Amino acid sequence: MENRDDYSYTSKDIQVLEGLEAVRKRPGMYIATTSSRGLHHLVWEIVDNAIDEALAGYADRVSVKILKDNIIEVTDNGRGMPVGIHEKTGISTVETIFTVLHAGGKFGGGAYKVSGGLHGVGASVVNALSEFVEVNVKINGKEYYVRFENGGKTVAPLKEIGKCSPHEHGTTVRFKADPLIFTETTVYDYETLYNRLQELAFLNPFLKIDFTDERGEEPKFVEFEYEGGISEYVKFLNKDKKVMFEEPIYVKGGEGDIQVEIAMQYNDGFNANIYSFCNNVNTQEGGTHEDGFRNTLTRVINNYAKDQNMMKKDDELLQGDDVREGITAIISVKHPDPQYEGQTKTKLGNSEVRRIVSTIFSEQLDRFLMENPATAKLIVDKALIASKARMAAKKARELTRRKNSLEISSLPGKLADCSSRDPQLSEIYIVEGDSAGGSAKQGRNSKYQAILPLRGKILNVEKARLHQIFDNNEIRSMITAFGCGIDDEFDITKLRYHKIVIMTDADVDGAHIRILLLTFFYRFFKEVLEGGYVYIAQPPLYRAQKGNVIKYAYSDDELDKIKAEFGEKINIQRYKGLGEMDPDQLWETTMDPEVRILKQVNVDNAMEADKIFSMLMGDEVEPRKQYIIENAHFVKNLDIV
Ligand code: TTJ
Repeated sequence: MENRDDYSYTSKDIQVLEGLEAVRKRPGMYIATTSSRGLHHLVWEIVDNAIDEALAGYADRVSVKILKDNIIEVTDNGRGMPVGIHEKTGISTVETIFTVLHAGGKFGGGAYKVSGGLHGVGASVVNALSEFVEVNVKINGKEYYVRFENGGKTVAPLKEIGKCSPHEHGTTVRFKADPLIFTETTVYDYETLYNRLQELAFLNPFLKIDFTDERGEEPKFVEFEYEGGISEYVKFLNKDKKVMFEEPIYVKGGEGDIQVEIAMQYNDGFNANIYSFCNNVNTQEGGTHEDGFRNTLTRVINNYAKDQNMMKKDDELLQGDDVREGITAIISVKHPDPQYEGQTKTKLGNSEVRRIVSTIFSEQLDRFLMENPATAKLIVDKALIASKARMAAKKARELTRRKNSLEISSLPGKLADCSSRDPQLSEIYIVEGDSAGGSAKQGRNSKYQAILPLRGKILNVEKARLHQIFDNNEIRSMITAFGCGIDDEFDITKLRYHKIVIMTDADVDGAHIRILLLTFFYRFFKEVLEGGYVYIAQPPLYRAQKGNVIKYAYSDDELDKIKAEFGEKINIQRYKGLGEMDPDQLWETTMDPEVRILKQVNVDNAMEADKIFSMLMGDEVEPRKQYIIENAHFVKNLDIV
């Protein structure tokens, strides 16, 4: 407060400071977590404000920069935040927005605010959690500036710092997250920011978003501008896939203040990738807009197929799964008063949206099918094939079930089960190869550690139909061992192990097997992944011995440290595979809960994960090779905690 002697502060200001203190005391109440995710949340909070100014029609460019020292700078070319004195607080509106809790989105009153939506905690929360915040506003030929320090304390009130061209206008906010709050990390992840900014550009055609990272020696710069909007987004998501028709089907409409946009395209794969948004926020749990889309898609395609006599008399109706096979779709709605529900508050609840989406989509999809009979035939034929395959898979599964192979009563022969029957305590190690499997069986603690050795490569489930998947021995072993069933019989409460540990060699082949396994889990055991039950074991890369002392290194850095510590005369062994370790070594380094390093797999961003899996498992060989070489440790966007 020392610097505020030129400014008479009232009791209101004291409240203000108390307000921001509360945020610092309990940051979790405002940004849920102070992990890396929470850190990035600060950026979105500020970016959303700039996007809102663009959505309101006053800005068409947003610039985001990561400056040296992980300082974030966001600029828009909008009207400029209001610099006049705020009626209620007696200080400038800019300062009010940055120092009064909840003064942001709520008083704004604009139509479709990102910032008032899911995350809208306000600029003041960012201020409270920052080492410093600086704001520059250009408005009416003048430039204004204010700086806050140490969790939002105003250094000096907003002041004019010079003139600018009367044509220049806009807002710049610069901030540095406080390392006292973000104790885990204050380093921003380039990919995370890149992906979301790109997504925002796809969702808002004609908005230009540029992104600069100045932390490295060579600054990185990209600019996103997608006039094609969500159609271009769909094409982008399908870029490593074979598409069935070039131009996505695009639908747009509205009712009152509610706007709806849909883009969809089919690829030759078997998965459905449907992503929905409300006010630019990804509604991961779906909701009424997605329901409206799904129901309408099934109904309209069935009606069309019947009307055109494309279904034989005894054909069953096409089911939702059939018409969604291979689809990539984006549903984006704008709503002035969105209601979010669900566990993570990412499920759109407004019930009128279901009807509005249905009305708009059914009319326009119907017309599209009538006007494009060739494309319509491709779509219906694909759905008919999917329907037949689904019935074949059902038969195959019934057959296998009769053989008892998917029942828990007959666990796979290769499984060395643990004696515990308590899933919370039980772990299953999925091990590459019989020899490593043998070591693991001997080295394990059989009370709570089960071992399932897998032979050779795992089936690529991206390229197989259901009946092939159910026919695959390695996959069947996993399904039976896990005990939780699969597909429409899946029941997570029956999962027999709450730790599923993938243990493969620390080389490119090992990385490939790991990716194949994760792809399988992602497509068939998503809840198991989401529940945080899947882990990756980290075997050591080196064994260093000096005299009787043995140390293991899990990275090259660690080896260097050990070398420095041990000095001369040390014997270093590089492990080429798990098979080279004897049972005791495997236990000591990789399986003993006291020392092992397990990485928990966490599907942070389903859309990213899907893009990566398609790329990794798709037809194009080159990007896959490159990716595996660069990321042999793991698929990056599947974010490992
Ligand atoms: C409010 O109503 C009068 C005209 O300006 C409106 C406004 O707040 N505009 C505005 C806010 N433009 N840009 C912002 C903004 C930009 C960033 C980067 C960060 C924040 C917190 C706000």
